Amino acid sequence: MTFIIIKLHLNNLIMEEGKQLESFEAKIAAGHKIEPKDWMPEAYRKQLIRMMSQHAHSEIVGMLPEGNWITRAPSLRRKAILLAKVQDEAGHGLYLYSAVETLGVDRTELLHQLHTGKAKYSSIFNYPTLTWADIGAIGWLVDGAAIMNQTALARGSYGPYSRAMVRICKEESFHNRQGYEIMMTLAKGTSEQKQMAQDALNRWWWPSIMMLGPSDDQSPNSDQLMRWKVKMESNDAIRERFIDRTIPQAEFIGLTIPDKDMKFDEKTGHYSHGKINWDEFFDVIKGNGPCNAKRLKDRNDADKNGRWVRDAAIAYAEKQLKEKQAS
Ligand code: FAQ
Repeated sequence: MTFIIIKLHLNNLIMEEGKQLESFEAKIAAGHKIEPKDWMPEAYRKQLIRMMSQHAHSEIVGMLPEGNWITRAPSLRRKAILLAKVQDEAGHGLYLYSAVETLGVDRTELLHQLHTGKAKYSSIFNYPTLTWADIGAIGWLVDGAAIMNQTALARGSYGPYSRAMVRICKEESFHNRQGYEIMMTLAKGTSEQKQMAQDALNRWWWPSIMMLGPSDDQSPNSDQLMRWKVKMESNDAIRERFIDRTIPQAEFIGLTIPDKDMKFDEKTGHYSHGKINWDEFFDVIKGNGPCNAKRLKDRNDADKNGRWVRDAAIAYAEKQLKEKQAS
């Protein structure tokens, strides 16, 4: 008897979950947003936590290679702009950690995963910033690629993530323009300055097109994410759009894309590119890039050195609360 009751109960639960999944998928198909308190499949929640936390980590690790040039910016104007940009990236990290927390995970746990090397962050931030032109190349290429991806993510199905993307994209557009303006100024400068810009483009081009994720045939998460409209386009589709947009910009300032096989295909209306070194990409995301160890150390140091500020802020907030409750 007990067995039959349990079986009936389980059947009911399965049917209930089937209905919930159906209505969840119908909502997504109709272009409605999923909000934190809505029912969602566990796999959707897990995928969002994975992707959004990697994104949040990328924003704050991305502050490090640029922060490297704040004290050496070539003028007060450049320094003020770079400071603002790096602060914006910290802000993006904060919006994103807040957005991930709506899925029932605490940022302390996510940061612990980052600091212990368990969590991924964007491959691109494991390359060094060797000259001032690298700051131009990051704004132009890295923010350019990030926007290409994120404007699509802003149409995605999870409300808190898609809304965070709207503001982030506006700020990334400013970052992108300041980077291009640095490159344009250098490209119009002395022959040494132009060479410095070309050298930065040579080093950042391939990592920038790789940061949009592995080719579609090597991307295990894309199908599910696209079915649930978390990702609106595949990695290769976004890469193609980024390349199509960036080549004319390089030509306009007289720089050369370091890909001898790159050519415009009249039939498709797109540029075709040379072979991407996916071995390098997978090696970097495994932790073997030129700066992985340094980025992790710097992030851990920043966390440790900033602890007293967080402790003081929490103590102050607790004191205010107690005073309010007592009055
Ligand atoms: N780096 O199945 P897929 C920025 C991993 S923000 C490291 O294709 P998915 C702003 C992937 O996690 C830049 N790992 O994965 C800024 C997965 O591993 P897992 C960050 C990568 O999720 C500018 C495995 O490979 N933007 O730049 C990378 O469908 C300047 C298989 O890959 C975002 O995070 C990579 N590049 O597609 C800040 C946007 N690519 O987790 C400062 C949101 C892939 O299964 C200064 N994220 N992997 O172990 C996304 O759109 C997606 O997650 C992709 C990857 C497109 C990055």
